[in-house]
Amino acid sequence: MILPEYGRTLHSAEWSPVIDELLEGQHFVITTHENSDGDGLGSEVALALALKALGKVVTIVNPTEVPPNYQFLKKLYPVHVFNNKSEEAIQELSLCDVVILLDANLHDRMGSLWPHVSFSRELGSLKLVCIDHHLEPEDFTDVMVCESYASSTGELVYGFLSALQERLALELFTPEIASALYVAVMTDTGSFRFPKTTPYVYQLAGDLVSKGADPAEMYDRIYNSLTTPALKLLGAALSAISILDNGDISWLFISQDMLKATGSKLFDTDLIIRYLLSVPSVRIAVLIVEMQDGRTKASFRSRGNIYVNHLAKKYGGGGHMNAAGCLFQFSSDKAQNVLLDDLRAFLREHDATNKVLNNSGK
Ligand SMILES: [Mn+2]
Repeated sequence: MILPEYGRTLHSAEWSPVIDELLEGQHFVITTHENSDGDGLGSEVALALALKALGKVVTIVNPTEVPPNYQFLKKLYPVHVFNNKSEEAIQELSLCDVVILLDANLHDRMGSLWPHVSFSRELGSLKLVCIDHHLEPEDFTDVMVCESYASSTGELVYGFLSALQERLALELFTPEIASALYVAVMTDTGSFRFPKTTPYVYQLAGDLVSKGADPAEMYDRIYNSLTTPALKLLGAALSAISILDNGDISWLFISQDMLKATGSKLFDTDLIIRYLLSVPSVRIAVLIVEMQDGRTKASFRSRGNIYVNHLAKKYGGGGHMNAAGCLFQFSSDKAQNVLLDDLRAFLREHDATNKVLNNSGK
């Protein structure tokens, strides 16, 4: 197991391949994973602003729309949403010389953007750069910086911009860049409470605040922003939670009917999973959402050294040790059946392995 190192940050030299690629490029597209979150969006906006300040042409193009509570970031830098009809976005992709993928390390996570990126790469000299902090990166880019010790992609982009600043000997951090990075780090650390919140993360956050990020404003905009439908969905969801297997598992299924009845959207389900882990006995929390197109989205959270990303990987997904997810290409009924059996087997196997490890350690 790789433990997050105390205060570790990549040395300037380790950022050199990314810096070289980015200084050479002129026309950039920055993107993040489907169903973007604060880390992906904040990192994108910060990097776009910094590259633009260096005279680069930069467009942010995402596979899916920006959730309502992150819309304010679009005032700092425009975010385009890709769909196969968006001529402008397709043109940007065919014109650019570097695509930067943030907060994801699998080509699948780029959604509908991937076929266009892959096509442009085959045609010309398009470079693909990835900066991420999830486990088990796929080998599909020209430059990959994937550091799972990092609390967030924002933490890595902060390190990258610091190294770039050193190389160019100029000040890159503006209040806008500091705010966007603060959003990235705050949201991915659960407001500085999750396991990877190292002393370095607090130092970094302090530095961003000193450079102009406003913690109270960012918190208020992101967390005190529920719509009435989202609040109603939360109520319906909380009463539908099941605690299974003597408290080991908390389980929640959100159907399309539930979303329709409350008038809520898929992204409104994102805030719910944290409640599933709020019961102390729960070791694995599972949220299953029936999607409109017949597919099924599953999110996992865990306590301790339970690698839920291994569970997600079994179905083509991935993520972190304590937070992961996947997409089933089939109905939620089938997904629930498959998953519950597999989850129980996974937990039994985890316990058996840990027992062996503990005994051999004595
Ligand atoms: Mn992240």
